[in-house]
This record gives sequence, structure tokens and C-alpha cells, in this order.
Amino acid sequence: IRLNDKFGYTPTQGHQVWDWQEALAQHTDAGYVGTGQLTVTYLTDAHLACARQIQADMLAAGCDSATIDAVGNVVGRYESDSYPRTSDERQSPISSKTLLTGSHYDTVRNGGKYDGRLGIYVPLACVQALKAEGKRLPYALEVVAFAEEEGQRYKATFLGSGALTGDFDPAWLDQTDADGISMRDAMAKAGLDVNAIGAIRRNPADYQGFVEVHIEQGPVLNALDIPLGVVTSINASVRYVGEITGMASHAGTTPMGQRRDAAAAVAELILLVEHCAAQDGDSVGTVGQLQVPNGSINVVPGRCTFSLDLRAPSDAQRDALEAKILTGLRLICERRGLHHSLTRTMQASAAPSASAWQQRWEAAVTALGVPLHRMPSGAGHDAMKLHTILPQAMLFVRGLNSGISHNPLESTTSDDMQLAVDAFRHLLHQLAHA
Ligand code: HGY
Ligand code: MN
Ligand code: MN
Ligand code: MN
Repeated sequence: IRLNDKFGYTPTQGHQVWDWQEALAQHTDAGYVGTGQLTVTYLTDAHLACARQIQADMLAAGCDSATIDAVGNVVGRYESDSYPRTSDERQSPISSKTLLTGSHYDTVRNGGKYDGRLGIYVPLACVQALKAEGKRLPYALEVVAFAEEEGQRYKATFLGSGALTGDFDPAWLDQTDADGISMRDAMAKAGLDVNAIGAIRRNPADYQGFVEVHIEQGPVLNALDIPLGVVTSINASVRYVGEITGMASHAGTTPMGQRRDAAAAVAELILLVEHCAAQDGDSVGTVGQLQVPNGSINVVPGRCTFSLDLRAPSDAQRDALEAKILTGLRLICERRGLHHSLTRTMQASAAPSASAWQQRWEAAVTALGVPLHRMPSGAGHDAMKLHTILPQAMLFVRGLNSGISHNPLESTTSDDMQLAVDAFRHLLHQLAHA
């Protein structure tokens, strides 16, 4: 089946053999619950349905265990060949030097079905193949479906992978969503034990490294007509939410020169971001959200809230862009007699791939006869969080439709996804014989 024809085929129920691509397609059905759009935000019903589906898929693929941890990550393990078989030895510690892999299962609102979850199902396809061949690796493979990467419902980007690296911020618990529900309450409702979050932290000494497969989310591989790409570094990023306040006034009687229009200031900010990022050439800047709270058609906006997302290949370039934008915002507000407040909600350093792991992906891609293309990642990924405790490298899979992403048009082909599985299997095999 070509997954992007998903809606053209009816999954056969009661499949004897677990078909990973079908599972990926069916799994996303859970994410459409209620809205008809794929919106899997943290701890919503769709999110919990997806977690249960992934847990079932991990076991169907052949994982020895699949558990949901205290922040909602779904953790599947395929134990090493040194793993004791008898049940009473099941409590043995993690076999030395587990290989960690995975990606996130939350989505942006009305997102695509491959962003994140492709990096969960490709390793599960490898587990399935190993199980079918009755093979074990000399190391355990731990596949984690991270619960929250996008920071949609709460401003808690990389919450899932951050719990593994010890970066869960307890302040997140008191954040409330658009309906005023705190993360703490959402966790309690989902049956998650807030007190067990600390235990999620991984000891880096137990792991050899982290690898992540992800759809490219950009046009490069599509334009080159190459199915796989090896990531050299993940761009540095910083995110803010802000508010500009001026004075609401009558749209008909307030002369243009006497307005304190908050939305006009944000409009100026957007053009400044566009100009400064474009000037760098390889920086990007986005104001993705802009709201006039309680705005009216005939009222000059007295308040305007907005988001800001700035990224660049290096921390220094990101910082320079950030400084320009923050200074520009201050000058815009001074000139217009407005006040502004900004809260930084995320900052992530550039995450260069560990050369040994990048080379493993390069060897795998080359072994398949796929032309080797090295490339930076403009998108952020859980790998940049794991980067803080483990050596990491990523493999990109070509997207269709010029790699559009964070959009229902996001798609790839069965063949390209299978190539990613073949590359991953090659990496696992090479590691087993290293
Ligand atoms: O925004 C990003 O770069 C990622 O998709 N979370
Ligand atoms: Mn994303
Ligand atoms: Mn992603
Ligand atoms: Mn061999």
C-alpha cells in the first residue's frame, strides 16, 4: 500500500502480520478524533488514544515491553541478546549501552501524519524484522514515542524528550491552556503521576547514543530527487510570546496621527523579522500567531499578542538576529508610544551531529546505493534535546509536495519509508558488529 493513498484503502481488520505502514496509517486515525483534522496536542483524548495505539503497536512489532511513563512518553524496548530470557530475571538492569531512538507523537494543529511518528514506526519496523528473523542485537534498542515536542497546548516544547534529559520544568505544571486547564490537572486526569517524573531521567552511561528518523519537512531532498538525507546539524532556535499595548479608540474618529495601534506595531515587527532574517540568508524568523483580544472591526487595536520564532545555523547567528529584533521592537514601540512585554518560552542551541553517528547514517545510506546528501535541519527535533546528554545524529526522509509540513498535505511514499527502514537496519547491523 502506498501510505499516502491511505484514504483510498480500507485497512483489513485482524491482520495476522503487523504491517508497520498500515499501523502508521491507522494510528493516525486516533489523532483525528473529534475534529476531522490531525490535532494531537498534549494529553487530549486524541493524544491519549494515540499513546495507547502506539503502545499496542510496539508490542505488535515485537518489543519485549511497551510502557507509558509519567509524562506520557511511550517506551518500547527490544532487549539485547544478553537479556536473560527467564521471567524472574526480567527485572535485570538496562543491558549496557542501549541504543536510544524515537521521535514525537504529538502534532501541531491540523498537522501532517509523518512529522514525529515516522521516527517511531521506522524503528518499530526494524524490531519487527529482527523478531521475524529470531535475531537479537548485542545491545537493547529503546524506542521512545515522545509525548510533547511541538509546544502547542502548553508552552512546553520538548517536554517528552526533556523528561529523559532531566529538563522537565516543574513550572510547566502550573501553565494553563486556552480553556484554563493546568498541565497538572491534565496530567491527573490522564492518570499520570507527577511525582514519578523525576524517575524518567536517563543515565547517559546506560546508552550508546540517540538516532532519530524524521521526515525532512522541507524542499531540499525533493528538489534533488534523493530519498534520504543525513543531518549535519540542527539549527539553533529561540521562541517568544509577546504583547503590545496601546490604546483602543474609535476607528472612525481617531485621526491616523493620534493612534496607538498595537496591531500596526506587530505588523511592523513582522516586516522587520522578514527583512532581518532574509538579510542573513540562512536564518529564518516567523510570527506564527497574532491576536487582537476582543478586537472589533470599528476599534483601533489597543492590545495585540503575538509569537516569535527565530532560528539560525549557529547560536551566535541566532543571538545576533534575536538582538536585532528585540531592539527593533523596542524602537517601534517607542516611536508609536506603545508598551510591550515579551516572555521567552524556549531556547535551543544548535545541535551538530556526532561524527561517529553521522558516519553510521552515511554508511547506511551509501550501502543502499542512495546518493549521499548531507544537510542541516531547519526544523527543531527531539534529537536537539537528547544532544545535551548523548551523541546523536538524524536521518531525513524525503517529503512529497516539495516537503510541505505542519500541514495535512505532508506526505511521503511507502518506498522512501521502506528505504529508511533498510538504512536503519544497516546501522543496527553495523553497530552489532562494531
Ligand atoms: O518547530 C519545529 O521546528 C518542530 O517541528 N517542532
Ligand atoms: Mn513539527
Ligand atoms: Mn517533528
Ligand atoms: Mn551479521
